[in-house]
Amino acid sequence: MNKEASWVKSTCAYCGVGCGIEARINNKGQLDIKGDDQHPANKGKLCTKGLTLAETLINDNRMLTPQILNKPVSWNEALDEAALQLQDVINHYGANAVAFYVSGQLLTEDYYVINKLAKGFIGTANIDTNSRLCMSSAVAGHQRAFGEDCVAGCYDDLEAAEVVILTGSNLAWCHPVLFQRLKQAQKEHQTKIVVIDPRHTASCDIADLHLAITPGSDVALFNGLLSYLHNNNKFDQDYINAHTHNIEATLATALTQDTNVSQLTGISEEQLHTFYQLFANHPRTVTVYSQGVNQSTSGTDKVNAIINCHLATGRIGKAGATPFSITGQPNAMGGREVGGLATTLAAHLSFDRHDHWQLLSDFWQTDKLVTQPGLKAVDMFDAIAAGTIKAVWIIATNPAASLPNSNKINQALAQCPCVIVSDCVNDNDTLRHATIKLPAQGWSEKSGTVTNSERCISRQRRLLPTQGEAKPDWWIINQIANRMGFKDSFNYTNEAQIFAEHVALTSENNHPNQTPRLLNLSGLSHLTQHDYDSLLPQQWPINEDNISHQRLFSDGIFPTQDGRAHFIATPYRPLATNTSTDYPLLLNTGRIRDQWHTMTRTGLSASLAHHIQEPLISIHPQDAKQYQLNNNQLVSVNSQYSNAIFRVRISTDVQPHNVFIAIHWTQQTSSSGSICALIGDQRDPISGQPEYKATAVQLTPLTYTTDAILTTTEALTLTDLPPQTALYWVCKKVKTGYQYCISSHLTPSALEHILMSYFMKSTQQHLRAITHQSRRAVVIENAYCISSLNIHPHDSHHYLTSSPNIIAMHRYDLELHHFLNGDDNLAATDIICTCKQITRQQLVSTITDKKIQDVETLSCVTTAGTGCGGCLNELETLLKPNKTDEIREQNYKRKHL
Ligand SMILES: Nc1nc2c(c(=O)[nH]1)N[C@H]1C(S)=C(S)[C@@H](COP(=O)(O)OP(=O)(O)OC[C@H]3O[C@@H](n4cnc5c(=O)[nH]c(N)nc54)[C@H](O)[C@@H]3O)O[C@H]1N2
Ligand SMILES: Nc1nc2c(c(=O)[nH]1)N[C@H]1C(S)=C(S)[C@@H](COP(=O)(O)OP(=O)(O)OC[C@H]3O[C@@H](n4cnc5c(=O)[nH]c(N)nc54)[C@H](O)[C@@H]3O)O[C@H]1N2
Ligand code: SF4
Ligand SMILES: [Mo]
Repeated sequence: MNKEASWVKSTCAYCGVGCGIEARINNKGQLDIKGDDQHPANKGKLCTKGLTLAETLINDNRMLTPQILNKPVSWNEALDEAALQLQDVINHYGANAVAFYVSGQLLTEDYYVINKLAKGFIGTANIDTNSRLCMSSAVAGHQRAFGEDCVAGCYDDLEAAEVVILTGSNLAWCHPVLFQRLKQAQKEHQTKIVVIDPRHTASCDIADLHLAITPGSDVALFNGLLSYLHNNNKFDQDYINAHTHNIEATLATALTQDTNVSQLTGISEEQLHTFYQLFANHPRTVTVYSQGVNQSTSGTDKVNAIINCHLATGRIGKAGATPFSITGQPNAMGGREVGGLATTLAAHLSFDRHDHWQLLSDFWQTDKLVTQPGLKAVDMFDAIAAGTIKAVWIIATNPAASLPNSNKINQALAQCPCVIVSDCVNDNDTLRHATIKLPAQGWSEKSGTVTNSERCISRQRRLLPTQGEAKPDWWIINQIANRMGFKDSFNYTNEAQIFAEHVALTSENNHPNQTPRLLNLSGLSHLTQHDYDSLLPQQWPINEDNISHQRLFSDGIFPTQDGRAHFIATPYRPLATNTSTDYPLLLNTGRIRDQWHTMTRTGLSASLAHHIQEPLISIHPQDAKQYQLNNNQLVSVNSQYSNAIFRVRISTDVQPHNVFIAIHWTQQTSSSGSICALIGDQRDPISGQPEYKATAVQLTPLTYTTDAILTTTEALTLTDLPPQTALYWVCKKVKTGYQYCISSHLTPSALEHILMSYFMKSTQQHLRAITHQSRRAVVIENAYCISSLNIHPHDSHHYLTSSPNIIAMHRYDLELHHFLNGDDNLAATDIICTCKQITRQQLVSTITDKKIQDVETLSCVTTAGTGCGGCLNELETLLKPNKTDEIREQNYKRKHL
């Protein structure tokens, strides 16, 4: 037996919590992963996504070689061709005809190099990032209030607070480890928790107060709070006088709107009063905000309306008192530090200041540094559509699926002559348009640094050998820069050199002649390769004496010209979109617990596929009644931009006239394609961030005849099926391969005819093992069922969600026999506890059989919730489903009085 390798510390691949992990290669050559007890972000905890990272490291759909027009080529050919095409466009049409669209999932080193190449050497500011869709309203809000894009608080503040407000954040599902920390704090200190979200989310389960506001009305709510604080003498006048500007105009704006807050927000006077009082009476208040705030046509104002209330009460820079923007992607913060947005320069330097421009030109020793901001994401793709941008290089993001009005984005990319895409996977919605494909190393193969939501810089370390010919993103960029003639400035041979250059640039921020900027890593100057390799997690700023600050602004001094923070007047504006008789429902979109974005990674884990198995549309019972919809029925959802089919889930999670659909499914995983096809591209006038959370839609109920489930060992291209076979299909990962749920207008026997031959074809090598009965088939290999087919007349009470896969025959002989004879009980799996693989059915029958009343007992008896703990709220809901419904109904009724 091989000796097991030692544990290596790294950082989780997913969200902005930035949890530390430890990993080692086990005897089977796979990665064992556990939480890093010493990492300050998670102190050993991980959520379902972190715990299942190893499952995503299979090479299904992996891009293994560079390709030109989908033909494998050598690295030299691909790099030469990419550089040549970029240079050709620049020679003919100028630097601005070239664009770069990058990502908060790059490492700081990758991000630094691409931004330097675009803005500093090619001389185009047309480099933007998916952070435009994610954090740009927070960035703009911070810049307006503080003079620099700084997140003031830290995670410990959640534990030190008396009141925590989660607004536009579903922390329970999107930042699960932080949510666990908050939940623990609530247990220990009775922290009061307020959730502000039009929708009832898993985060509401620990809330003392849920304000189900009218979508888009946050500014009105926080203006109302500012007025209340003023009217009740709760302003910290000394702080305002000493450290801020512009309270008068800001307050005047808030006061003019004070009389109709209840009407604008849809929140009763009584609930408003409860919230305002809670805020007013607890000096230690943290307001956490995320996409419900940022992704809005008034996103920047929402951010400032929140910050205004914190400044007015002096609640910033103090333990347990801060506004707190939490970031989505693992390195959204690092990207902001290196100036990855079209509107910023590296190291928090600004386009508005000539001295900043000069500093950066000198530092990079270039005369090409851009002087004006470039095009923001949506505008950039409009310019591609218009043909003014003729070459685009997309790195670590999937814009064909994730940008609004995605049909338009797909058309733009389809007609762009040069689309270079660096990705780890071989196929996603964007790669279908690539003319040159460049294989990038994935999370487990890369090395560099990331910065999390609380400004903590952590090392991501190489854990596994690289698959195929993939290379680090910085290496690919460096190679192309070389070929474009910038060898002297792009001669990096490892990531530590790039980090050192970034550190040196941030150290210039301390220059005595400049307004100081807080982003300063000078304490990390002179790191040796060894120091870099063994770097411990550390929050910036890190000054020369290597002292880092957990919290910013503790001294009340802000990085503005005069050191004061700015109140910003934020007049309330409604959503850009109104519902109408043609489009009477408002569509909200967001995330689910166990999937990450466009599923190129979490979609490879069978454990993560169970929690929510397909793109559902949540609709309130009252609307379901009006549209005569049943659970599990299919509906066509139509907006002004496109239409797509989703399965109905009737739920009081959403308010009447609102619907919700998760963002994760794409053309690879569902016939509906990307939800973004339905969404308009209205955006915030300052940040340019799209309003993803509010699109007017109409529903058309659909009927069909037959459901089928096909499980195969390899992924299929369902577009190869004869036309009209599937009205709708969705794909999920299972242990043995992939499972396709298909809904069809065909009769069961007609569908059987088509799918059976498909099934036989895709499982040819196992043909002899097929057991085949009417409309049911299984393939057995080594006493395991590895593929199966199940066709059933559609019946909404008997909706198939799963079919046998990887069932050990010796254990399940009888069940398989039943399955082949028409019993689907075996097929039903709806896994609530991903870590322990415990199904809803198991939980429900344990609750009934053992008369269990509380979560602790349920957890103890079934082991559900004893892994990462992320499902404990769902266990609670299973225990008291009616109670939750009643509370929500009361909330909504009160609103609609
Ligand atoms: N599981 C999982 N976790 C993730 C991700 C993932 O894909 N999957 N992605 C990561 C990324 S990049 C990001 S940006 C974060 C996002 O994290 P979150 O922002 O928490 O996630 P969302 O679900 O997009 O949106 C949050 C909430 O905003 C609410 N909302 C909608 N409109 C309004 C409004 O007008 N006002 C208010 N106050 N709320 C509103 C929605 O109902 C939703 O519940 O998650 C990160 N973490
Ligand atoms: N309707 C709707 N749309 C939304 C949102 C919403 O709330 N509603 N949220 C928006 C937000 S906040 C975000 S952040 C975006 C996310 O949207 P995207 O960034 O488009 O989504 P991902 O699936 O994360 O795409 C990342 C891609 O990079 C690849 N990749 C991963 N690691 C690496 C690497 O190291 N190098 C390279 N070269 N490639 C890599 C992955 O395989 C994948 O193809 O979606 C936005 N779109
Ligand atoms: S909360 Fe989960 S997804 Fe986010 S960094 Fe931690 S383990 Fe990863
Ligand atoms: Mo994001």
